[in-house]
Amino acid sequence: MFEWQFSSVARECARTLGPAGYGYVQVSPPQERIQGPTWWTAYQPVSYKIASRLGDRAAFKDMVDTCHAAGVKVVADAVVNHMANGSGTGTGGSTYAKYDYPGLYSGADMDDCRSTISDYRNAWDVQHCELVRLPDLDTGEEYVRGRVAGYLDDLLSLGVDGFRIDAAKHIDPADLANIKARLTRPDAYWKQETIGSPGEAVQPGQYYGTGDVQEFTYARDLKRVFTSEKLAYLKNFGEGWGYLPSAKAGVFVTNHDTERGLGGTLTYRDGANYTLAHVFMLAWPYGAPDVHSGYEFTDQDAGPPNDGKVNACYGDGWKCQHAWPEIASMVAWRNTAHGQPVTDWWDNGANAIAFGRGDKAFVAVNHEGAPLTRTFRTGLPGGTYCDVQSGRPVTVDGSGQLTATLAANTALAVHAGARDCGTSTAAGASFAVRATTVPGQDVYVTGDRAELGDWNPAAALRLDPAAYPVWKREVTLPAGTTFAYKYLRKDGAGAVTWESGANRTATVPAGGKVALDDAWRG
Ligand code: ARE
Repeated sequence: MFEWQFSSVARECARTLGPAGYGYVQVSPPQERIQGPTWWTAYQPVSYKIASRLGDRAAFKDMVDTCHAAGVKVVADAVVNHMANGSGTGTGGSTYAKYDYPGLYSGADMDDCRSTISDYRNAWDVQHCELVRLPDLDTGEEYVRGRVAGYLDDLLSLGVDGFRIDAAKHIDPADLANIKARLTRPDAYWKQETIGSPGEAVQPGQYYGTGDVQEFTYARDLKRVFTSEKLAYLKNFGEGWGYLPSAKAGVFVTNHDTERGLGGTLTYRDGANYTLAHVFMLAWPYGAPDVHSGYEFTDQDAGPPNDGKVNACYGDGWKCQHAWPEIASMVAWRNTAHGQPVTDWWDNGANAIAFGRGDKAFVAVNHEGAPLTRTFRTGLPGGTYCDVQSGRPVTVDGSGQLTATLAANTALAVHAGARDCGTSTAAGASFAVRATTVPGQDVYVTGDRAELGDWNPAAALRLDPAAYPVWKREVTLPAGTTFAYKYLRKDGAGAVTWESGANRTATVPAGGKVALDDAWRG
């Protein structure tokens, strides 16, 4: 939950993350940081006090407790390779200057190299010099190791379950092992950011001793496959592609760096490529997947909307990718499939694939430009299941066959934990509107009912672009209700454009949903 305030994360744990089955939530660096509007102030520690726009110590503790109560563990992004550049007063009131953080570190605690890293083929340079001019802590030093361990221990005392170790590549693995061994809970989960790049002196494999390592190649390859190659290639995705051992790998479709300047991965601007890559990632048994949940931006330095306060998902630019139905539904799918091998792989030699996970789960992804109708072989016991992608029931026959039609750029996913579609058969409306957009724009619906946001663009419901250019969403409404509605577009900066013409109206039938099939009125 990139740059989300702790109080907003707490609410989301209870409302969405816990019910969806997410194992943990990762939060942005909690320590005191330099002042300023950009997001990357988070990566310049001024002190180890919990004090920033994201919230104070009490808010952090409350978040951990609330998330735990919802069954969600908490991972904190830990910035321990370096301290802040520049000088001034931090977000917690501490004064600092480069190489001097009163009461914490002084120049003697910084490495002997005070120039910027210039040669990634030289491990000493990478681990002793300054990453983008950030003063590099001498983690070989006893005092520094003790202070870093003290900070992590403080977060553990507040209940956190693990850490993302920022810039791990820039810390000697032996130093990290020493720090980890000092913790009150040396077995706490560690996910280390060690970007694997060919030809460099420091490689991810050197960090297995202290925990998982993020596999950046996975995300770059997924982008290439979904953008310009064939999904059929994914048949042996993972270790067969030369990646880290699955049990050691942290994977993702995108992260906060790569969706900005670092590049090379899909981003929320990539429509169905992005959504379907998440479906695949969550269905495929390689590594421990992260779903990055961020906000829209045009300026890649831009900090979060409302200083990180999330009033509502899909409002003010918050993307809430973790709550998109196609993504959130795959978390329970993955949990149900856990431990089961890939079975019944099928592909059309191009961009349609399907596979099962033993007798627990089955997924099909149609990344073709045309619908796909097929009888798939699954390992599932016969019966009725819910396609958690569309919210519609599907049937598996006594021999495990499942016949379905998948629209272009959609997926179908069923698992033993979702036998009936529950509320999705409730009364209401199925919105579908054909609307083209430019990158950064999304399509929303609002109308004259509270469930539709009462004509308030900020409370409008974001439609799902998985079948782009058709945007869809199901909304539960009382049977027999006649309601007015209209579609609108919002761009990355939150600017609203209403479709033209009069309000549209529809009536919910006595049983089921009114199916709307609209076209944007320009
Ligand atoms: C900011 C300014 C700089 C300024 C600095 C100090 O942008 O111009 O010099 O402050 O005043 C983030 C931002 C930085 C920002 C920094 C501190 O991205 O722009 O600097 O915060 O505010 C390497 C590292 C990897 C690192 C990436 C970005 O190996 O660890 O660079 N990623 C993490 C975080 C970042 C964060 C930091 C580290 C710093 O995820 O968000 O920086 O805490 C190849 C190599 C990689 C290398 C990559 C890019 O792929 O293999 O190792 O990654 O190139 O150089």
